[in-house]
Formats: sequence, C-alpha cells, structure tokens
Amino acid sequence: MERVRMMVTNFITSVAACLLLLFMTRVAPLRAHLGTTPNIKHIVMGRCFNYVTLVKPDSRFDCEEIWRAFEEAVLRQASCDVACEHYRRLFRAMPQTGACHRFLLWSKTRKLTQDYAAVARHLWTLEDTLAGYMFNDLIWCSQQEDSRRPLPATGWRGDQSQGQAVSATSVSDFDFGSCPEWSACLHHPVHSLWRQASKNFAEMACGNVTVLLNGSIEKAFNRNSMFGSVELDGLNPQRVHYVNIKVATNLDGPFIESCGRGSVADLIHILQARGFRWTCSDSDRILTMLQCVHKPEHRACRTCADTHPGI
Ligand code: ZNA
Repeated sequence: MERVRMMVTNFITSVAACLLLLFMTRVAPLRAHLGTTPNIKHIVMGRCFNYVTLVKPDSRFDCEEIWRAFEEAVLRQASCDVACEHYRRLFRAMPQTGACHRFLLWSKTRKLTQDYAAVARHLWTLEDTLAGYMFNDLIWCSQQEDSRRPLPATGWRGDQSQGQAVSATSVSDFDFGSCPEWSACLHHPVHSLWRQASKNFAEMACGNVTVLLNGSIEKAFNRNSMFGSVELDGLNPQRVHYVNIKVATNLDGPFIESCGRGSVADLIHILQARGFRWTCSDSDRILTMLQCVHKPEHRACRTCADTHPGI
C-alpha cells in the first residue's frame, strides 16, 4: 500500500515539474536567458584600457567615449530593439584598420580558432579588434521591454525582416536578471553589435583571407550564420586576393563535410561566381596537431616514432 502511495506521489511530482517547466518556457520566452554580465562596465572599460595600453600601445581610442556610446545605444531602446544603426556612434569611436594577409574568419569553430590564432600569431580574428576584444563573451540588454510578441527562431538572416519597431525614448538600466534569447528579438542588442562588427571586419579584409569551418556538422557553411550572411557578403573581391578555406573535423568525427562535399562546395561556387580566387584544405596538419594537444593518445596523433619506437 505504502509503495503504491509513493509511486503515485512520485508520478504527481514529475507531472507537476513537467507542467511547471512547460509553463515557464511558454510564459517567459522573451526573458529566458542569463542577464547582463555582472560588472559589465568595469569589464568593458578594463578591456579597453588593457587594449590601448598593452595590446596595441600605439592606438588612440577614447575608452570613456566608447562606454558612453555603448550605453547610449543599449539603454535608449527597448531591449529587443537595438539595431545595428544604434551602434553607429560606438563604431565611429573605434575606427580600425588591419594589415593585409592576416584575416581569419570562422564559423562553428570557436575553440579551434582560438587555439589556431594563439599559435599562428600573425592571424587576426574579429576578437583581436577593439570591438571584438571588449565585448567577447559578454551579454547585455536593457530593462526596457517592448510589447512585441516573440518571433519564431528564424536564424540570423530572418533578423533582417521588416517589422514595426517599438522604440523607447527614456533611458533605463541594464537588466542583470535576464536577457532575451537572440531568436526572440527583431533587433537583439548583442546580435546587432556582432553583426555590425562582423560587417566592418569583413569589409576591411584584404590580401589572403583564411576561413575556418567545421566539417563535423551538416552545413559547415551556413547562409544563416554570421559568416554566411554578413561576412561573406562583406568581402570585396577587389581587395581580397585569395580566400583560403580550411575545413576541420573532430578527431573522432563525424566526418560530414570536406572541400568537395556538402555546403563547402556551395561556398566555393559562391566565391567563384563573385570572382574570388580560392583554395580549400580539409587535412591541415597544424589544425590536427592543435586538436592532438588535447588528445595526444588518439590514433590520428601517432607519429612515426610512436609506430616504430626502435627507429
Ligand atoms: N566572439 C563572439 O562572441 C562572436 C563573434 C559572436 C558573434 C559573431 N562573432 C564573429 S562572426 C566571429 O568573429 C566570426 O568571424 C563569425 C562567426 O559567426 P558564425 O558564422 O555565425 O559562427 P557561430 O559559431 O555560429 O557563432 C559565433 C559565436 O556567436 C558563437 O561562438 C556564440 O558566441 C555566438 N552565438 C551564435 N549564436 C548565438 C550566439 N550567442 C547567443 N545566442 C545565439 N543564438
């Protein structure tokens, strides 16, 4: 009898937990994520001063003005209504140029790109520009909500769709409690900043440009990604000599895409049609070696000396 009662109680508790979860995701889809990164002002200003003092000591940026422009962009609008144009003053405060032959773009290869950029020191990612350096890994949004219903997740291209903006004129504070997901907003504050930063970065690219893609997923090249929807269109065939694609898979696979296969072939077609010269490699030794650092025992990481210890 006692057992039956326990089973019934457990069942009711599980159903109640499921219903609560369902209720929470239905009722609060707009505010489902972490809030603004705590201490954001100190982090952004600290990174800015670090950049101008230690990373690029010859650069002249006004960190105070940069923060004011950032605050103005984010806090003057409703939290789902910060468009790229709202960051105009911010980006005007951080003009930047990069040396040719150094640009490294990526999509779905964040960790590997970080490792690669750390060893191939001449390469320059968006995260090496002041904008990318300051805002990397941060989350932000204002407390000001608008009355718009959440949009279905459509990917980053869908973000450009037209819609009635409900903009607020008053200034609010950052919301440290929770921020909307990217897919819930017409103009998400974080997404818009990265979109504008990515556009500027790609338009500045010249010489040889490297693109690092993930061959362990379907659609290594995705037209809806930031690379596929913003950066690719921003590259200028008159300025860019070569687009060098590198497709890397996890050591254990899955081995889904490679240079001639899947979406990478689509990317190559687009590049050709736009008049770019290109190369593509799906067995870059340095990229494999970087992955081997984390898994030295993997069979793909064996050297000749391992196989023939006597030699
Ligand atoms: N450093 C960043 O946080 C960042 C950098 C964020 C967004 C874009 N970027 C640029 S664009 C980066 O320097 C590359 O050149 C380009 C990569 O963008 P992608 O092709 O869309 O690749 P991805 O791997 O899908 O996204 C890049 C990063 O964006 C991810 O590592 C996440 O940090 C972030 N992100 C993507 N989707 C979401 C997201 N963050 C929150 N919500 C999402 N739905």
